[in-house]
Amino acid sequence: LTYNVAVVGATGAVGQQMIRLLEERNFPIKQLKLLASGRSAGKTVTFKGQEVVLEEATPESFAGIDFALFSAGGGVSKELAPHAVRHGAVVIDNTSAFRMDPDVPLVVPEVNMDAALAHKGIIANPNCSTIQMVAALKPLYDRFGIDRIIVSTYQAVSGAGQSAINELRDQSRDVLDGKEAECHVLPVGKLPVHHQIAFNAIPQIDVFTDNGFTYEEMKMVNETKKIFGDDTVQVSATCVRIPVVYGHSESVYVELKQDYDLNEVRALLENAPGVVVVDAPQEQQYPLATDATGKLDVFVGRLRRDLHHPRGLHMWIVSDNLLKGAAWNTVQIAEELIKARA
Ligand code: A2P
Ligand code: 11C
Repeated sequence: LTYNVAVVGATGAVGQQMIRLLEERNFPIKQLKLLASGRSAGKTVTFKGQEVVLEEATPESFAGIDFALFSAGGGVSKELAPHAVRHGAVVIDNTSAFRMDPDVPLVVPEVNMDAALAHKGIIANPNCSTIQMVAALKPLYDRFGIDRIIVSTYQAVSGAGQSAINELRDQSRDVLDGKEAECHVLPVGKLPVHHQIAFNAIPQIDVFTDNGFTYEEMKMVNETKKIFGDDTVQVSATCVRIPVVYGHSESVYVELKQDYDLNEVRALLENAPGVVVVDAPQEQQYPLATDATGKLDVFVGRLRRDLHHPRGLHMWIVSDNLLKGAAWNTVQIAEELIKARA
């Protein structure tokens, strides 16, 4: 069986990775439709040696489409995903548009693929910083239970799209050349104040909510509860943008519900699907964003007991935010849906 697949946001940082994965993984495609804004219509992309012409995404773009993979911003998803469903497509949406909708499953295949199978047309892909954290914590959640999580993130600029990647490159060059850095994109393009990201760390990703946490931080709180199907997990997050292009890193402190043995934790993580343990501090081996770039896995290391809390555990979790954090999780859901139908 082969399928008609549409990628919405095909020119974007995530969309380009979706196309690459569909090609590399030999996804069973009958026809690939590449959609973006009217600005990109008529440009071409090479897929499996053939030129595919980009088209403007419209409500009628989805006739005959089986899988529509969206990553063109929440506004585009809100407007066009219902049309894709109307045309009979399964939408896998990488934006925040439908994540907290009770009728839409929020899915990380290693954690809750069963929820995806009960979809009503739209399946939401979680935020990148949530995906890598819950993928790594799932085996510990199942074995010991989790009371609370305190996470600080070190997030790559690619999470904010191609324009943020360009801004980091331009600013780095300008600062090294002794010129003034121009700031237009980060932390949030649409806000009036922008900060330099080159040689800096910005403790703001997305806009602030009323409680003093940002939306990015609240996504980690609310999405974790929805994915685990457990409102009792207490999550507090501080999300920080750093001058890395690809790969989000996270310092995660977790309080388990039961006493644990560190060797058992390591063994559980080593056997977890999609998780790779890199944890030999005496040999300076731990997960690095540079090593995770281009890989599909979630890397975990720096496993250690808390000094004070008997059930407290510290870990360092790294993954490619454009892959497991976005494009791969989306394509993986589609692959798993196909497997489940077979
Ligand atoms: P385009 O390149 O034509 O503007 P990123 O996340 O890297 O910033 O990419 C955003 C993606 O969303 C791009 O592919 C962009 O296409 C696409 N996009 C932006 N606005 C629209 C729109 N109104 N309709 C469809 N795609 C859009
Ligand atoms: C970032 N996590 O790194 C964001 C990008 O809700 O899908 C993804 C935003 C989202 O800026």
